[in-house]
Amino acid sequence: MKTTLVLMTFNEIECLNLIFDKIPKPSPEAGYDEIVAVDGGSTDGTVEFFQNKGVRIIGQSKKGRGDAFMQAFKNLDSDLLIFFSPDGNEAIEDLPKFKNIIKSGADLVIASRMMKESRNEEDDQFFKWRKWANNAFNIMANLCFKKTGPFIYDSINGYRALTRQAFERLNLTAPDYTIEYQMTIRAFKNKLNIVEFPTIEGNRLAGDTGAPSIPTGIRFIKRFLSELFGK
Ligand SMILES: Nc1nc2c(ncn2[C@@H]2O[C@H](COP(=O)(O)OP(=O)(O)O)[C@@H](O)[C@H]2O)c(=O)[nH]1
Ligand SMILES: [Mg+2]
Repeated sequence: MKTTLVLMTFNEIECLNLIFDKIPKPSPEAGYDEIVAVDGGSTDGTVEFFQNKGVRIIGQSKKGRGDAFMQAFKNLDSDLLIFFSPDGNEAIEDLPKFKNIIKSGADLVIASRMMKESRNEEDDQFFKWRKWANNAFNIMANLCFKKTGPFIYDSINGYRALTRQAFERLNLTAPDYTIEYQMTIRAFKNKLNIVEFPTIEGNRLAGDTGAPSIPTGIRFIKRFLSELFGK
C-alpha cells in the first residue's frame, strides 16, 4: 500500500524550521514511502525551504485547507495519505500508527484530542472555548449522521489518514477549515470504518492559527446544516 506523508503548509516557515528535521525519513517503520508538501501559496520562505530540502511541492490553484486535501489526492498516486500539519500541534511519534491501523481495516484514522488519555491544546486553560465548540459540533455529527460503529470523539481534527478508496466515495467539496468535519460526516453517512487513537496535542510553536474562532465557528454551523439538508 503506497503511502504518502502530506505536509500541509501556509506560511509555516518558523514552525518548519523547528519541526522538519524531527520528521522521520520515509521507511517501512516510519509508515510512509514519501514525503510531499501541499502549500497554499506561502510567501514567507516555506516554499524555498522545501525546495532546499528536496521535498516535492504541490501548489494550490485556490486558497484553503480543504482545497489542499483535494489537490493531494489529485496529484498523488498513493493508496493512503497521512495528513500532517507542521505547526507544533501534532505529535510526530504518532506517525507510524496511521498505516498500522489502516492495515487492520480502517478507512479513516483520526488522532483524537478528546479521548480520556488525550490532551487538547486548550487543556491548561480555564476557558476552553475552541475545545467546547469542537465538542458540541462533534456531538451533533455523531447524533445526526452516525449509523454504525463507536462514538467518535474528535470528528474535526486535521491529524488523520484517509485511503484513496474512501476519498473516492466521499465526494468532498469543502474548500476551507471545515474539510475534516465534512470528511468525518460523510464517512458516517457511508458507514466507513473510522478508527481513533488518543493523541497528545502540543501547542503551536510560532505564528498564529489561520482559523479565527468566530468566523470559523460560523462556517462549521453552515457546513453542518448543508450536510444535514443535503447540499
Ligand atoms: N496547504 C495548505 N495548508 C494550510 C492552509 N491553511 C492552513 N494550512 C495549514 O494547516 C495547518 C493547520 O492550520 P492552523 O491555522 O494552525 O489551524 P488550527 O490548527 O486549526 O489552529 C497548518 O500547518 C497550516 O500551515 C491552506 O490554505 N493550504
Ligand atoms: Mg494548528
